[in-house]
Amino acid sequence: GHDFEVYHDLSSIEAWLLADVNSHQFATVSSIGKTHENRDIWVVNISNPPTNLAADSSLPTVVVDCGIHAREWVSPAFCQHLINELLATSGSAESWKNSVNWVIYPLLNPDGYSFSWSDDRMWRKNRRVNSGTSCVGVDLNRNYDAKWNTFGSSSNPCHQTYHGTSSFSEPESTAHSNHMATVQSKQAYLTFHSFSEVIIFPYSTVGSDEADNRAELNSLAGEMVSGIKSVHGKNYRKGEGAEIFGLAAGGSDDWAHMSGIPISYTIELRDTGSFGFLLPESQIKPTCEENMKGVEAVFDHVKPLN
Ligand code: 0X9
Ligand code: ZN
Repeated sequence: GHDFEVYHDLSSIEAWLLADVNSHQFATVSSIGKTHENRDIWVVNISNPPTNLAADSSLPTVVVDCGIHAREWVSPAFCQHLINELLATSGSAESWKNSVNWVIYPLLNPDGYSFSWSDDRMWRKNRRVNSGTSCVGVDLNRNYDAKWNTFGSSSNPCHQTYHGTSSFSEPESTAHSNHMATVQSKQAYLTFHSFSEVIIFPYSTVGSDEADNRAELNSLAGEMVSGIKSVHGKNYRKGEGAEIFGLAAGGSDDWAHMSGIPISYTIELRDTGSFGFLLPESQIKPTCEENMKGVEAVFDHVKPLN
C-alpha cells in the first residue's frame, strides 16, 4: 500500500490516485487540464453519497489544494493524508464526507514538483519556458487574478516571484480557476504551503484591503490554531497576509476570496526554518495529524446544522 510517512515522486502519487483513490466508491479522480509540459493536473472529488458536484448545490463544498510551489514537499504529502483519512472506514475524518463535498487538488504544479525531484530540490515555480530569456518558470502564486502585478511580485522571469505575462497566463492556474468555476456552493478554500507554521487570511494585496468577514476569518483561524496546538503542542501563528507576511498580490487565497468564497486560508505547514523546505520524513505524520485539526475547525464551521 501507499506509505503516507514518506515523500512520493510524481509517478508514485499518480499511481496511487488512479488505482487506490479512483477505485473507491466515494471518490472520483479526473484531470482538469494539462501543464506547460503536458502533464495532467488532477482533482479528487469526495462525497457520500457520490454526487455530481457540478449538479449538486445542496451540500457545502470545501476546496483544498496542495503543491502550488514545487519544493514544498510536505504540502502534497498533506493532501495525500487528507484524502486517505476522508476515505478511511474509521477515524474522525471518515464522516466528514457525509455532510460536505470535498474538492481536492493534490498537486497543482506537477511539472515543478517533478523537476524538484529530478534536477533542483529548491525549485519553486512551474516550468514555463519564458520568451527572450533562458530563465524558466512563473510563480503560480503570483499569477492569479488578485490585483495581479501590483505588490510583492517580480516582472523578471529570472526571479522566484515572477508573476508571468498576465494574470492566468499559466495553464496550471487557468485550469485551477476554470475547474473551480464549475464547483457549486464553495464555502471554504484551503491552500497548503510550507514553511513557517502560519495561518494566513486575505488580503495580501494592499495594506488597506480588508476582507468583509475579517472578524470571522480571524476567529476561525484562532480555532484552527487551538486545534493544531492540541495535537503536538505546535504554536502556529495567524493573521492577515498583509500584516503578518507582507504584500504579495496574485495569490490564490486572495483570488478565491475575491471570487466569493468566504473562508480562505493559506496554511504554511512545518517547520519554522530549522529544516525549512527539507522537512524530514519523520515530521510528515505529526504535521499532517495536527493540520487535520485545523481542517476539522473549518469543517465544523461550514457543515450544515444538525
Ligand atoms: O509567498 C507565498 O506565495 C506564500 N509563502 S511561500 O513561502 N509558501 O511561498 C504565502 C502566500 C500568502 N498569500 C498571498 N500572498 N496572497
Ligand atoms: Zn508556497
